[in-house]
Amino acid sequence: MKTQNKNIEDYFTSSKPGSGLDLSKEEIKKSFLEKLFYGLGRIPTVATDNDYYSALALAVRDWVFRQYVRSLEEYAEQDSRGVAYLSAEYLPGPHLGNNLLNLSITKTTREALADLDLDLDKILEQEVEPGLGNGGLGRLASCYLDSMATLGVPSIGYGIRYEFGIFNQTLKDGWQAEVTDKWLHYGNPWEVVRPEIAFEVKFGGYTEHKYDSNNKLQVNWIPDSEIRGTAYDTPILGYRSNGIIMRLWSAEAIESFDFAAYNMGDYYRAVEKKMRSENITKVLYPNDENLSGKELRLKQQYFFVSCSLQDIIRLHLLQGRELENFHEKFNIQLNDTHPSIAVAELMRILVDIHQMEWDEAWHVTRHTFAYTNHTLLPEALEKWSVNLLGRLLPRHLEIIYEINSRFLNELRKQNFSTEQISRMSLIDDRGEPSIRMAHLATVGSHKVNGVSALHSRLLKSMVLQDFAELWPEKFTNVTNGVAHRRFLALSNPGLADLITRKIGKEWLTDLSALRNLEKFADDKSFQEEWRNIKFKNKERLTALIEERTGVKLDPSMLFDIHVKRIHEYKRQHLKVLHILSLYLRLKNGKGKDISPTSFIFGGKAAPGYFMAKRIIKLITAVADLINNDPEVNKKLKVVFLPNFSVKLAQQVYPAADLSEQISMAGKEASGTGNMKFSLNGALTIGTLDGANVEIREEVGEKNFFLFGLTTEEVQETKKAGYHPYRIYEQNNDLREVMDFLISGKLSKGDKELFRPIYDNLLQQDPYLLLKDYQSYIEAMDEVHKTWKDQNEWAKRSILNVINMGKFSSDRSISDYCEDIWKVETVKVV
Ligand code: B1H
Repeated sequence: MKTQNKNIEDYFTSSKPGSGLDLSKEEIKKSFLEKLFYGLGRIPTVATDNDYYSALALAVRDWVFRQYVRSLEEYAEQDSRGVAYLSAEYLPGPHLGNNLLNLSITKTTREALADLDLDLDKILEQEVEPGLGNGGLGRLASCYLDSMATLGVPSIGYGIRYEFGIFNQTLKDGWQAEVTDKWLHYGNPWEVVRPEIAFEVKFGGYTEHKYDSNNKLQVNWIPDSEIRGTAYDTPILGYRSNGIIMRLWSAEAIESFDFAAYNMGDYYRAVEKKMRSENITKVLYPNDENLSGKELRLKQQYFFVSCSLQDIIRLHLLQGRELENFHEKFNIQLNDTHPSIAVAELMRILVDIHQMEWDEAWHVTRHTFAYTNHTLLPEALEKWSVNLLGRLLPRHLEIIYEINSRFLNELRKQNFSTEQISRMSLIDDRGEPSIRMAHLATVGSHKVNGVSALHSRLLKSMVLQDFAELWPEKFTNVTNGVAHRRFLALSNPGLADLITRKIGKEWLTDLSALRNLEKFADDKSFQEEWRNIKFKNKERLTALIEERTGVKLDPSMLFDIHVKRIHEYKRQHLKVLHILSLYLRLKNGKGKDISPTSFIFGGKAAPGYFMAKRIIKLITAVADLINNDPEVNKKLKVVFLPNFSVKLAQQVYPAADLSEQISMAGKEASGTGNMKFSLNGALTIGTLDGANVEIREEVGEKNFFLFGLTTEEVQETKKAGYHPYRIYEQNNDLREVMDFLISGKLSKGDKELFRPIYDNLLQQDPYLLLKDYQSYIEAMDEVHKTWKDQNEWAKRSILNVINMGKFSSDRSISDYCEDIWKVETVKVV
């Protein structure tokens, strides 16, 4: 890349920025104070905690950018193949603590601030995290950016800068209430706006088809509106190494005023159009795994895809390259189907704008994209009505029809049956015609992967079976992983310290090094240290829970934790049935074997999801009953911790003894919370679902509490005709628990409050709670028995942690590099 200013270029190359790592206390103090005084214009008498946070963040951002420009130089020199990760969601969590860790200046910064009578922890507490995602999918994207930065993958993460992220959850009378998330209210020191990296995105209108003088078809799209997307960059730092950028697009109107309307004196109409266009990036849709076909959602998807592709092509051409070899220089990873309109958009750019022949453009496109599927749930498979898509993106609809027609012709040539052809078509024309986005993504990609071994197998045998038979080599698995530096080194400093004292720091960049701890698993004094750390983490969580909810837990109890989005398939209500069974046992004087337990729940429900919201109310009702009953509250406590987020998660996982991973087999694509719990020494009770299967393989059967039907048994049960009522009739304990739901004792005499849950379970029970109930209760009894032997528990806890090597996102990203992206990493230190 050439700069226009030779003097600046000479200066830059001759004075390569020094490393931002391992700074001295004096350097940190000086930068911090300069940012406070001259960056923010504050004097000590008026400075607030938020000013201190912002000043420190600005100082740290400089060092992060220093690392980033060093890697940019290196990447440019190596001319390596790059990756663009397209995701509609990110959940980065708080940046400050993680950046300090990655720069290895946490301790020095703490000392520098202490010299100024400031407390680092209090300052870290100020950060409001960007809630730009719903749950696992968004958090996975952020873990992957962390690992791509650390491993040195030349890459960039593209997404949407939602002005309002996922809502804040509060509880009102035990029900979820949603409050808007104004994450930008106090400013965002981590991002840099790039007003000159801005692209126009068209919507609506019609297309004109004409033949040029060479008799080549020229298609012209005449839109009826255009919006501008501006880039906001947040640097993401790797561990003691490279940096990459998360580039989020924000929408703005191209013209601020509609002058015609303004001249007529209608001021409000003049600004209305501006407001409408800026709506596109206003708010994140709060649905996890349940899509509703909203027009604005499709606009969001196309908006960020179009900006991102224009940007990638700009970068490609800037380097003096041809579009014919675009795919040799760029991989574009589609994080689920949310960005899958990119397949049609790249074709449009190549064919309509750059005059490439269709076949060549298709070759480039198919070799550029790879698609990750994250769910098999039928209600989460994206479909857009032909009508809506054609109205918003008329040219893209034509392109999708063309791709489809060529694809189906291929199938006909290969003698596929009519039935198969209609199953595989990109268009579903049973009922209102719609586009199957998973089919578009599959046809338009060179690789398709699931997110755990089981999920990838099911993907091939169910949802995309026909495609897997047609292109077996296209399908692969990449088991999810988590950023272990954030979820162990940063959030569990006690455990991290112990590990480092015993085996050194290697585990920070190679999680499998934890195996070196094996020799300590039976060591009594090591076990004791291990238990003390867990106990301290539980004390900290206890204090936080008391502050947030008023409920005081006892940290010597078993902490049994179920945190994740609230969804029927995840079966939070199965956990509730278990709690009620213990309650009734205690009430009936049969509770002597129960180990004292605190049950902790957390997670948001989609605002329109009736059952999920009622499950939250059920949990809080059970909590009220149990916590206020002196006959049981010495042995059981229940709490719903509101507003689960990355920030809270970092306090929750380190304090867990037991991790609840109890989805119906075949429904949880992978799960990543399951990995974060184990990594922090919790034992798991779980079904053979998603990544649980692989976790159990790694940690050993003995160190995992297994229960429930397998995926195959679930399928057989449903095929044979499932009658939950019969189970209810035959199992006395279960019947007592179920009847308790509608006894009114949980609801001040209101017998109807939980009837929808009761009826649903007795009549349909689509997620087989009743079928798995007995097996779950027995496994839980085993948990309580094991807990009584604290040495045994500690040993199993240690064995969980030391066998977590596979579940670092560093491993996942290495897999993507080798199997899908074919990129070489470039390590910059
Ligand atoms: C996952 C989603 C998802 N799968 C639609 N699918 C969304 C679908 O806003 N939407 O419309 C949002 C999210 N999220 C999760 O992905 C899986 O359920 C987990 O099992 C998996 O661990 C995670 C990451 O792969």
